[in-house]
Parts: sequence; C-alpha cells; structure tokens
Amino acid sequence: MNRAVTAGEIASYHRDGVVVLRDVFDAEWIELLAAGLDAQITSPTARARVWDRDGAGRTMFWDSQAWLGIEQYRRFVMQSPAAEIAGQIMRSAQVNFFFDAVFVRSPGSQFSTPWHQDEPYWSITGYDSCTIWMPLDPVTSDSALAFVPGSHVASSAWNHYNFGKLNPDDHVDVDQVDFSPIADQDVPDIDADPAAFGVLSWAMEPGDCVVFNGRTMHGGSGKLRPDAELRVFTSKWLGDDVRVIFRECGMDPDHTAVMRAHGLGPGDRPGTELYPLVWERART
Ligand SMILES: O=C(O)CCC(=O)C(=O)O
Repeated sequence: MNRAVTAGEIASYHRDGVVVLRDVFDAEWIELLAAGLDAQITSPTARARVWDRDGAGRTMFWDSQAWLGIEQYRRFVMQSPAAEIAGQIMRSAQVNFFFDAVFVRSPGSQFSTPWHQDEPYWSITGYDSCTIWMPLDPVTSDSALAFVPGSHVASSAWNHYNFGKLNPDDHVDVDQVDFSPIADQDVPDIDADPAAFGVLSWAMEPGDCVVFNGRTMHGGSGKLRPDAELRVFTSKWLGDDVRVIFRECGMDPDHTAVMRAHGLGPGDRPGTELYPLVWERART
C-alpha cells in the first residue's frame, strides 16, 4: 500500500457512509487499469451497454464483471491494495471480491447518474459492502460522484430508478428492477437542494479514490467540461456480515444464475472462484 488507512478515515466512513482517500494507488495501478479498460472497450462483455448517447455523439459506457476475462483487472483485484483498503475501512476480518464496473464518459458528456443506493439492487445483503470508486482521469468536484452523508443508516426503502431504462440501443436481456411494491417513498429530488442534504463530492486525481457503503445514496457525476473525459473503474467488496439474497423486485446486475451455477443460494456467504476471498485480517 502507498500508505495505511488512518483511524480518522475509518471513522469518517462509518459516520458518513463515504470517505475520500488521497494518494492510495500509485501510477502503476492506474496505468494497469487504463490498459485493462482499453481492452474492455475493444472487447466488451455481453453485459456492456451505453447508458447515454446524446445528439452530439457523446456517450456514457458501462460494463461489469469484466475481471473474469481481463488479466489487468484480475491482477488489480488479487494484488493491489484495494482489498486491504476495503477490509480496513469496513473493519472486517475477511474481504471477498464481488465485481468490477466501469463508467466511461466521452469528452463533454452531460450524463448524470440517477441518485440511488447500490445494495438494494444487488444479489447480496448486509452492512459490510463497499465500492472503491477510482477516477483514471482528474475530475473536478462538480463532475465527480456525489453522496448524501448518513444515508447508509437510513431505514427507508426508496423507489429506486430502473437502470435498465438507460439503453438507447435497445440492448436485449438487460437486467430490470421494480422497487415500487416494496418502497415506502420516492427518491427525493436531491439536485433541487443539494445543500439541504449535505451533499459531499471531491475533486480527485488518479491515485485518489472514494470508498462508499453499498447503502449510501449517491449520484450525479458527469456534466463534464467540453474537453474533459471521465474514465472510472469501480470495484465492489464484501465484508463480514454479507449474505446472498435473490430479490423479487429484480436485481441489477443480477447474479442469480451465476451464483446458482456456483452452488450459492440465499443465506450463503459469497465465495467460490467467482467471489474470491482476497484479504484476511492478520490475527493478533
Ligand atoms: O460514476 C458514476 O457515474 C456512477 C457510479 C456508481 O453509481 C457506482 O459505482 O455505484
């Protein structure tokens, strides 16, 4: 690791549901991920799709679980400081890798990610899940992903957005969700008054990351300056209390089939070579 995660950073994560970590990945890891992303864009997975293509031809590309085929991503997952960062931040004894996802905006993209929490979409449940969000390009705070502090401990079941609708190419077999039967309220209009929600975001350089809990409300990002592109690599990590769940409202990305194929069912701790155990806390 470039440096250890501090006690103050860990406390911030558990208070706010998100923390920015400066200068934790050195240039070699960023170059490796950038090379992996080039390979992924040339040869995307079947899950890849464009979330947005505007009249000026600007795009927002998304793809996930590419680490299974991209050697650079596999090396990052198994050997970079990411798993230890996740374990230290979550205060977990064990960390399994869940999946990777990339969010790639072409120069000037004005596409803004709808506000949402991640865990309600996922085929797992538990407090101990997190995402490491890493820009591979410098990003200003008004173009970076933004967060509602404290939302990771809210008890609301929000009527979250169906990301399957973001699909200008009518890609078939796109995962769909419908939270309306279980939601107790709509996602509030956070953009109408970000200050009222205490919204946090940070200007970041390659090598910095934000770590956020799977239950933290996040969105925004994008709205780039005309010459700025934004390539983001995210990795999702699972700590101690996480278990498999198959949700009736749908999942995105839906891992039900691959989990079942690996013998995993509801209540199981995610494992197998699909969700490898990457880090364990040293016993004292
Ligand atoms: O970078 C973005 O625009 C979206 C990121 C996101 O929603 C995620 O990593 O869960």
